[in-house]
Amino acid sequence: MLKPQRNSVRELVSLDGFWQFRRDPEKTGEASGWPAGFSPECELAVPGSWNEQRSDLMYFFGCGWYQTRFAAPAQWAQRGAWLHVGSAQRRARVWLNGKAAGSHRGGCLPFECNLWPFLHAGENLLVIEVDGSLDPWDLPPARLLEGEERAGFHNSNPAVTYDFFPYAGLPRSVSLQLTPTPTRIETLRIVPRLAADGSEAMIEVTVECSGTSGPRSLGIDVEIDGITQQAVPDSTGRAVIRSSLAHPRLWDVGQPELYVARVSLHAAGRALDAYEQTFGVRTVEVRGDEFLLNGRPVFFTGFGKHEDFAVAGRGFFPPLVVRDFDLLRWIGANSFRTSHYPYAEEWYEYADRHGVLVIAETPFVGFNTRMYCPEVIDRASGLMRDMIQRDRHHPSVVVWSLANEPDIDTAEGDAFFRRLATEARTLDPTRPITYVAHREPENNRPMDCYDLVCVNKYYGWYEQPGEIAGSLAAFGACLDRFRAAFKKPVMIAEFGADAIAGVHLQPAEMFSEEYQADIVAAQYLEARRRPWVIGAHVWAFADFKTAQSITRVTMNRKGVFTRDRQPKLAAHRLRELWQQPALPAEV
Ligand code: GCB
Repeated sequence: MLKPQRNSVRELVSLDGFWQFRRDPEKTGEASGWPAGFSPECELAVPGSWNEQRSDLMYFFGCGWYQTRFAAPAQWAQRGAWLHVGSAQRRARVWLNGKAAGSHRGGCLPFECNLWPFLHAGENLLVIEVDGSLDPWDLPPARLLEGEERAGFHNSNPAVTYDFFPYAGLPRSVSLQLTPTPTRIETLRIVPRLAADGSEAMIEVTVECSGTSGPRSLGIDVEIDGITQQAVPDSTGRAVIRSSLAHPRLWDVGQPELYVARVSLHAAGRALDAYEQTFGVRTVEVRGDEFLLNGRPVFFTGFGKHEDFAVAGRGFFPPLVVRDFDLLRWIGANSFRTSHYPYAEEWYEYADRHGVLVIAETPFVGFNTRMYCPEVIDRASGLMRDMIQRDRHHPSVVVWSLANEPDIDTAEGDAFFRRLATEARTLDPTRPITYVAHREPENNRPMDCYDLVCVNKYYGWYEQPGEIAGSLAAFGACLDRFRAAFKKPVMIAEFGADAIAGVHLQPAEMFSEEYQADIVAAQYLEARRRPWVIGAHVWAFADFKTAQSITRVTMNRKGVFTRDRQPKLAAHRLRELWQQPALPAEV
């Protein structure tokens, strides 16, 4: 599936705006005929999580029905028409004019439905049922099973298995993609390979088209940097086109050199479809103790983040993207991790255009051993495939993180993480892989088949609370244990402390801005004493909403920025550390 776009052939109709909404706590909507239209209870903004838009929806985690109307000109009857839903949290069923058009499970990735068979000339009624229920078998598992424990989470409301609010609704754009006929470009895969001396890049473009049966002779053109290559798709609609770029401009941190592949599909001189895919040429490699970008070592500075903002919830909000990247630049960070799920595609596109590195993460968070059963494993493997296929063209994405803090412990867990690693490498042999560990090396045996070790550790917070200086030896020793066990580069993917903005204490104590600033600076410098530590991501970029619990003062306050994106003391301290041309002499 390709992200919808508007170009010389494709038409894009946004359905974003205010949709009519109705709760369905008893799940009787379908039996009551709601697929053909329902009397609404209120209006909600799309994109946007429903929770913070209205007080009565804040803790509503049931089924919610959305409907909107759009007008279709008569000529759409001959066209291809697809509905694209950026994300529905957490399950969705779609009807057009009362006819079932599709369904999807999983709230972090897009899905599409072919609307063409159900489209009317004139007014159309689109209905989407979004089931926001907290399902213990979702990816991520949205709640614990009765009697189940997970450190820190058994007593939260709602009892989610992870430390972020389980927003529901339609948090990303909804649109219609129209092509001149139902025949279209279905998938694209662009793989650039740079010659060792950098003088040339071979670009392999694989195109898959649908609706190719019939007598028409189809042709595909691919234009890159002014040079056009042509091919004829085989009987399955597939074609592989090779092109080359002489002396390619390399994408790098702060140097966002991008290329565009313009792909067109035609028959007898008529354009059937076209797609423009941006990509970059660069190399990434883990070699010895280093992470190399275009052959040069990189040290990752930055954060784990969330898609989270007041009122919008997890809803996509373009000004927030601009603001967050502005703050990353201000503070001197070169990277972030899409903890703990794939984000809206616009985040990666912005990173591509501004030369920021991304560690792209699956939604495999909150996993305990019950998750390693065949049904979940197959679903997880399909989801990871969808994520890699969606995000593989972003030069900013330099590492795939395949999970956050899984409890592995069993033979099934071990096999699951080895299988994920093998599948990720098959889908994308060009990027290093990792997963983010939180326990000890002996609890993370499959890490031996990943390229780099990522560790989350909160010494001075969950362990040795209140001790900054005292935490350093334990923090350093933990990094050393992972290094000794796996002999790979290590990245500290999360460290930090909660700070309530405006709380100042001398001497520094937990929850004060001073404590947070001192601990992140001290641990950052401790990590940098080790030449094989290749990055330090502070948790978190900004404060974010969580479930209610006695450990969270209305939200997780480990943000270096507040939820409304203002700096705490730690942000100023990190800015000094990250903007220095060289590290302080004592490191
Ligand atoms: C972690 C998790 C992250 C939490 C964080 C915390 O290890 O990966 O999702 O928010 O700790 O603040 O406890």
